[in-house]
Amino acid sequence: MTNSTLLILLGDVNSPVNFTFFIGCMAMMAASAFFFLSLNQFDKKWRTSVLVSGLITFIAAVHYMYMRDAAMAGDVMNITAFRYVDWILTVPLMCVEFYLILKVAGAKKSLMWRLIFLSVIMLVTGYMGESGGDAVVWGTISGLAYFVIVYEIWLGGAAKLAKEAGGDVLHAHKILCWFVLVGWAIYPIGYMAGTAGWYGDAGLFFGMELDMQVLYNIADAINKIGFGLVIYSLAVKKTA
Ligand SMILES: *C/C=C(C)/C=C/C=C(C)/C=C/C1=C(C)CCCC1(C)C
Repeated sequence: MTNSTLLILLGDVNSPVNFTFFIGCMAMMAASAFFFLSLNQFDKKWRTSVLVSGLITFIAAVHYMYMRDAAMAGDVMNITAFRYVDWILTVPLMCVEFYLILKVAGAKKSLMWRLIFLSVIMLVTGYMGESGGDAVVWGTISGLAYFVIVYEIWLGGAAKLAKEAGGDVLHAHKILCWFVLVGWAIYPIGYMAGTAGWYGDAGLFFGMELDMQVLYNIADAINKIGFGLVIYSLAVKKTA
């Protein structure tokens, strides 16, 4: 492979940031193929859940292609725009996943809409903070919506339903709760590294220099693929 081919593939080959967009894109595509091709092995009622896992990684894969192009062009505004379009489609789908697995315990659509509503507030305000608005004010509102989501799934109505369902569903719900508490927490850390008013212009966090885009890319890989695999293994257990 010539050096210029590499440049087309990876953008600035010296940029680890751009490289994570490339890797992210491949990982999302591979995960999508994995979820879609596995669909036939599951009982009908679990197929929708695994299908949604595949849709989440597929939507991300498409957005990663655009974000990689924008990163190569050095167009940060466009990375941010594609990033938030991706999230506003995929995060509500993750809320749908919570609802789908809790349906066995009688989860109502209102639970799903409540989570979707909170996630939309979280993301729209986050976008305001990243696209020229006051990053501290909007980021704080976004963080509050995030905490309400965490409360709802750990201690609120969703938690009660998970307990009623018990067994494999309760187990899967618990793991998804940890994803939201720990995996999703990477996003506000990235946000604070990339926007003014938090821990310094250098993006220093406990003395480490952090890059917002790299943190978002790592978080996406963990949360979209990992989350999907939890659903996948629940479906495997329920089908066996
Ligand atoms: C697949 C994409 C996912 C799971 C994205 C999740 C995004 C967040 C949890 C973002 C949260 C934010 C805050 C809690 C405060 C600062 C602004 C955000 C939007 C980065």
